[in-house]
Amino acid sequence: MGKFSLCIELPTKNEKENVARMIGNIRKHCSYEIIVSDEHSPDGTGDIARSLGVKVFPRRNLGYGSGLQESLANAKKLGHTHLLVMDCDQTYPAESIEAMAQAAREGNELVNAARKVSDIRSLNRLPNFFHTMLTRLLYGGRVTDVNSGMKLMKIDAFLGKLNTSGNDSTVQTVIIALKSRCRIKEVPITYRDRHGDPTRGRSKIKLKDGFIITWRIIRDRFVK
Ligand SMILES: Nc1nc2c(ncn2[C@@H]2O[C@H](COP(=O)(O)OP(=O)(O)O)[C@@H](O)[C@H]2O)c(=O)[nH]1
Ligand SMILES: [Mg+2]
Repeated sequence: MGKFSLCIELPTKNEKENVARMIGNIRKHCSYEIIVSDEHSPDGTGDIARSLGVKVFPRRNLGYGSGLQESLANAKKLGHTHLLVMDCDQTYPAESIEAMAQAAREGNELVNAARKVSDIRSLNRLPNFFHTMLTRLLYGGRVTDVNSGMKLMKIDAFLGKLNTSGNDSTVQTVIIALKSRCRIKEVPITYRDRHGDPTRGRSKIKLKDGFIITWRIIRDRFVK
């Protein structure tokens, strides 16, 4: 394949407990450029990241998904060909970044970090299973964890195609890849849920996101 240059996006909304350790841990495992897409966090997340030499892009529009859209464009402007997004909450393993990068170098346009069902909090297992099965039913493919918050994308395959601003953009990346017949690979990872560990902040995903994700999966099957 051609040029490969990876950029890592950390989406943040009040992650002061996690951001410094996330950056340190990623740097321990690889030397790819890290950018932060910050939701104007009042807790100082952006300043912490900046003090560690990371470029922080305050959000122009609201939401995780518009942050992802902007990060695809920002990473491209910085000269990168690929973007890896991972939650900034110490739940996804920095140790797996290199394995995912290798899969992207081999030509996979979407590399999805797949969690073991037993690692997922029981309350989230059923919705995740449902979203995954619905996606497979409507679009085909064999993705096993559509809601995983760690994904590596070839920028040009997704830029301009993502059009949701919310948390349903995670599943939309999978839908785009399936619809445009991208090469997709899943890399199994270990996941450590942040629930039950108050030192790692609170989840920002709400119950209603489950319904929004369901609607996204159905809607995108028939629109566009
Ligand atoms: N830029 C941005 N990041 C967000 C927003 N909401 C959540 N995040 C971040 O996106 C990641 C995923 O959210 P999280 O609360 O971990 O969701 P969960 O893993 O489903 O519990 C975390 O790093 C959050 O800080 C948002 O509106 N904008
Ligand atoms: Mg999370």
